[in-house]
Amino acid sequence: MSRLVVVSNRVGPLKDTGKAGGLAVALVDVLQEMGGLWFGWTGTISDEGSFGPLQTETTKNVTLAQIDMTQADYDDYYAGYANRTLWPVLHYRLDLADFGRRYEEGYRRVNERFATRLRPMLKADDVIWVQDYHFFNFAAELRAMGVNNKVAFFLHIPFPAPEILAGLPNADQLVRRMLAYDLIGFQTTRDADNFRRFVISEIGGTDKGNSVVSAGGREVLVRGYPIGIDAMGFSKLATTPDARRHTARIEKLTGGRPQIIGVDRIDYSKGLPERFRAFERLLEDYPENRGGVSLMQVAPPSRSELDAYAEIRRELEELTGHINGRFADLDWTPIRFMARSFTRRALAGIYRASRVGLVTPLRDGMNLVAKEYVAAQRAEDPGVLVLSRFAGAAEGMPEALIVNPHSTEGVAAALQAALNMPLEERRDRWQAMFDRICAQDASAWAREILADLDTHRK
Ligand code: ADQ
Repeated sequence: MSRLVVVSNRVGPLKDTGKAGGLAVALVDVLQEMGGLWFGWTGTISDEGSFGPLQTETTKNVTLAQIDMTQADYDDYYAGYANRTLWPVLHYRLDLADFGRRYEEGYRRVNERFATRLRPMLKADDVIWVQDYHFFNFAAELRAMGVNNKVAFFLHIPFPAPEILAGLPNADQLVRRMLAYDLIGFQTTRDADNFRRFVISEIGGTDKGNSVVSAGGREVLVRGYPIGIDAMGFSKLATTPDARRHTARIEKLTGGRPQIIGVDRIDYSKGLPERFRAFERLLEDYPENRGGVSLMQVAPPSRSELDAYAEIRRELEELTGHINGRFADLDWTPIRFMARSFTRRALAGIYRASRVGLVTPLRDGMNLVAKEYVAAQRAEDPGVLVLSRFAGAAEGMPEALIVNPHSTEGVAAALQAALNMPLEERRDRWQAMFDRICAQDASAWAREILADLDTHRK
């Protein structure tokens, strides 16, 4: 059997430290099952950067191999092109994109350097699987070095409509280079269609049917593969002593009054200010909720070196103060905003104590929080998920209350419906979603991509 080689910007950890996100957890499971090599950045900046020593660590059948990068690599490739240029454009926010002149060149340099360092470790029949928007060019760099292995790519964030992507300088070159992959996986069929449309309309490619596009002499399988979570595992976390402690603390605080929960990294794509305003509208339009319903928002800061992120945090703190000042009572605080993170067990307990899961990104590749919220519920008395139509998760969770996150009124009305939904309807909707996230879990997701890669490139 061939060895699996995973490439991603950040690598591991293999142990459950409570810090790994959904992507890392999914990949750890697959790698531990199949064995393999996981290659990427140490997370450290040094003078030697990608020319420095390779740091390896092997646990059972999995080897982690990591290299540093220089300050210039970090500034141009990571903080620059990946987070200031690609992230906003791919989330449909051309208005926030920064096309700094050194960024694109830094991105190419780091893709080329990382491919150069991986190459000597590769065996002829290794299957290579590259993750996310940090490494769009990776396969093209490997091919230029004569690597002919099977290489798949998965994009964790949205791929925008061609009309948006065309605003990225050199978008056509970026997409042309992506065609060096044999398989390109997206979170949803919408993202896969957007890519296919770009290839056809902007670079003269053709649709070969059966999800294959061809252009520049390459035939690439392009499909949606919605990422899942370890739904059974997460559901069990919600009943651990640690989770129960958190559930109990919240229930004591709310005294049985309903809580709405939001959990997101602080990021403009997550629609947090819009969410707070929708909650305010709930209290305005449906005054019976005053003194009763509260919103808990857990939001660990991310990428705080970027101005746009620091601004949102300020805005959220202001909105919290404004709404609490306007509505709070002696024994009731409408919004509790916590800019911190919790362990996965604690989170599971917090979800379980919340009558409504409010997941309203303006754009999101998938959104694992929506799935975690469902997995953590009590089967006999589950909460209700209110979900943005612009989260990839909406494609596979039609039983949620689907909303337009820009509509303050619409989200407030959905919250009101969620808070008043009869038990039987809550159970029916929850059961359908729970069954689906268990069947389409993280390991099924990975297996399907690797099986398709195998069939597509015999
Ligand atoms: P993210 O943008 O990070 O992921 P998401 O899918 O919601 O978004 O995953 C976030 C993860 O971090 C979840 O597992 C969540 O539990 C965890 N998390 C969030 N806040 C936390 C907190 N306060 N404490 C502890 N943990 C917290 C990107 C894409 C998504 C895509 C994923 C996976 O943007 O669209 O779903 O990758 O492909």
